[in-house]
Amino acid sequence: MTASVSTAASTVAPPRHSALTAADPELAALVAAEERLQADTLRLIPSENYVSAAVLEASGTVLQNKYSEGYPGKRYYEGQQVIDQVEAITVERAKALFGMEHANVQPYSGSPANLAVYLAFLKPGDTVLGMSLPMGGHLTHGWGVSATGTWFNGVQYGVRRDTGRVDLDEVRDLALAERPKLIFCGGTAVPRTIDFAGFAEIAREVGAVLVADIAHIAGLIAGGAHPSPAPHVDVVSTTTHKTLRGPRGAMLLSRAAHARALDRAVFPGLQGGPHNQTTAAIGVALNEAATPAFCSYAHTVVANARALGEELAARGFDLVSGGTDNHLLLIDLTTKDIPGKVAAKALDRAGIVVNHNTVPYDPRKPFDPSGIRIGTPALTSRGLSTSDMATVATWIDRAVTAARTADEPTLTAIRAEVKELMEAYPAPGLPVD
Ligand code: DSN
Repeated sequence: MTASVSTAASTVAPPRHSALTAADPELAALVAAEERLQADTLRLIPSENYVSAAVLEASGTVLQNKYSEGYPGKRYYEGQQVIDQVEAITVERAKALFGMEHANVQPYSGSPANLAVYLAFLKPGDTVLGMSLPMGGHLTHGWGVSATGTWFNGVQYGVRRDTGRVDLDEVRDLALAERPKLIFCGGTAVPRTIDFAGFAEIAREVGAVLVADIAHIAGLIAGGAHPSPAPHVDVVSTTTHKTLRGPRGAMLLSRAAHARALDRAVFPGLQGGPHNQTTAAIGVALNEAATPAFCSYAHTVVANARALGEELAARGFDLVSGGTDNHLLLIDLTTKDIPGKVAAKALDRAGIVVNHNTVPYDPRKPFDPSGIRIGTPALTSRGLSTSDMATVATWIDRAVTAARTADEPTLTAIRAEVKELMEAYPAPGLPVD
């Protein structure tokens, strides 16, 4: 009797988060509630994803107990026999996957990674050219409220009003007039392919260091669904938790010539000890991203976004630039007569999670803008395909209409439909019940 009980028990996984539940039931309940929310909703924020169970496990290991200021083979603390190997393996995987000569996997996240680039190449007051935040860029590309726009001279390019796309002639004119030392390409709300070669030509002409911020599209590049910046740029900056499907972290990759400057900028310039558990989880994610399955994932992300864009356009939604080449759609809701934030909140009540977003030349304020930004990385990780996109577009359309007419029952009904569909597509890393 005792033997059979113990055999049965050994085949059953321990209750999820059992130690956390015993030690701190209040926070354990919140973690469980977030798991439920992530399982039951349709997550369309283009910078979010679901990591695999392996990435999740690696990021919650004893590696986090270790201090290791410095780099493999040159640390300021002893006991690095294992940590050095973890970081060296991750660095090699990063270099191989993105085809760059050097990788630093220590930046805590995207903004610190970009700050390290400034520290490596600029002095306060020097000029940086980047895409303006309300046009689709990132705060750290020289926008005014960021340290990068106050300690440095931020000059900003945008997109054309008629096409919604970056105009390289405008970028070149600005670069020739302002002579930036640093140029950023890439952004956070750019639905179109980034012309790395075109930017490189401009950077060469003015003698600037060119940085590709590929945070949003790193997974697409790794999977061959977006051209690679490697042959064209000096530095690549990326977070690791968006389309790349790793833990929250970042990497800087570069040509060998910039390795020392970037490494010194990350540590000791900006940061202390690296988060070793994150380094290991990045390594796991890079290994996953080097597989044929991930390649197929990356292409499906793009196919889903394109299909969703076509379905939304057919329902009268105004897509900035007319569509998408990548994982992201930026929707101007002006023609739907509803502000972005009102729509985003209603969609949230309907179980569809998006974020409100400025659109190019937005007459409204950034905290109450005209648009929403949606993307397909997370739903593709759950296995949804192009054949599901008409359903998703219909829900969005119904929810936006319901929001305009204060029709809460319809939002509640959509939430139930969303939950039912998502139950058929278990999320990676989340418990199945
Ligand atoms: N917060 C990120 C995004 O949502 O795109 C950018 O840093």
